[in-house]
Amino acid sequence: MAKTSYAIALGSNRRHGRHGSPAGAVEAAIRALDETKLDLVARSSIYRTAALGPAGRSFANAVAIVATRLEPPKLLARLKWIEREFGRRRGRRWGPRVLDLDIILWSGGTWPRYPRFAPPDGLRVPHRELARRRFVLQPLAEIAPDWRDPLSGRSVHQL
Ligand code: A4P
Ligand code: MG
Repeated sequence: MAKTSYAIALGSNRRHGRHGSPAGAVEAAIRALDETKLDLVARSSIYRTAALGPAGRSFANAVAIVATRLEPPKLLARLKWIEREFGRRRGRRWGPRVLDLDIILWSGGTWPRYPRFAPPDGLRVPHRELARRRFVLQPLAEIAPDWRDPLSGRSVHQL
């Protein structure tokens, strides 16, 4: 496959033993993306955002754009590996986490290719909550305001 680009959202609301504050963990995670053979094309600044939902402590959020030959499932496996390296434990959904990495948009379009046939809890790109999450849209608009959501046809700026 030729290289395609992805927007990846990063979030943290817990201190990391080595990287320190949530912002430090997000900063280190952006470097980790680049070091695991994903070409870092662009990155936003780091935003401090109030926690959506019961997660409690506020988050550091950012978005990075990477280029890679990996298809979405392979990229997700790579991201899960980085999350584990940063010490995230399985279990409590929405709980405080050192690092959360989500695939937001893909220049290849949708995953699965025919979104109507997606399994209920499987990988989906664009990310289901994209249009409702300011903590993703704002950093994304800083680096890719004209990127269009393939499902709604609207640009990040419009969303
Ligand atoms: N999955 C499906 N689509 C995707 C995708 N596009 N990218 C599946 C990544 N994963 C995707 O994710 C759960 C499962 O969703 C994955 O195994 C994958 O197969 P997870 O990261 O393991 O669990 P999670 O993060 O607890 O759940 P979820 O639904 O991803 O939570 P969110 O949506 O990430 O929300 N407030 C602020 N201010 N900033 C934040 O970053 N984050 C959350 C967590 C809550 N509140 C927040 C923030
Ligand atoms: Mg997640």
